[in-house]
Amino acid sequence: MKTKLSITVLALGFAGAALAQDAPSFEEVDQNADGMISQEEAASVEGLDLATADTNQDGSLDRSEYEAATGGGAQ
Ligand SMILES: [Ca+2]
Ligand SMILES: [Ca+2]
Repeated sequence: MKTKLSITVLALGFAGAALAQDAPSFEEVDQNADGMISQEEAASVEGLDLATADTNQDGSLDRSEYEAATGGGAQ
């Protein structure tokens, strides 16, 4: 488990660190307000890798996946 987690953290690497600072909110990215971030919507976020962020691999990002990918929703 720990090894796998470390690999994931490494894979996120630089992009994840950059995203944490000034990623747009979920609502901003979810342009059609359907509660999911599609591949197209995700493409508008610089550095966001949908394939990495989509942890349940359903092809889109829900709020928890998006916030995990962008730094856990710094509030
Ligand atoms: Ca959407
Ligand atoms: Ca997903």
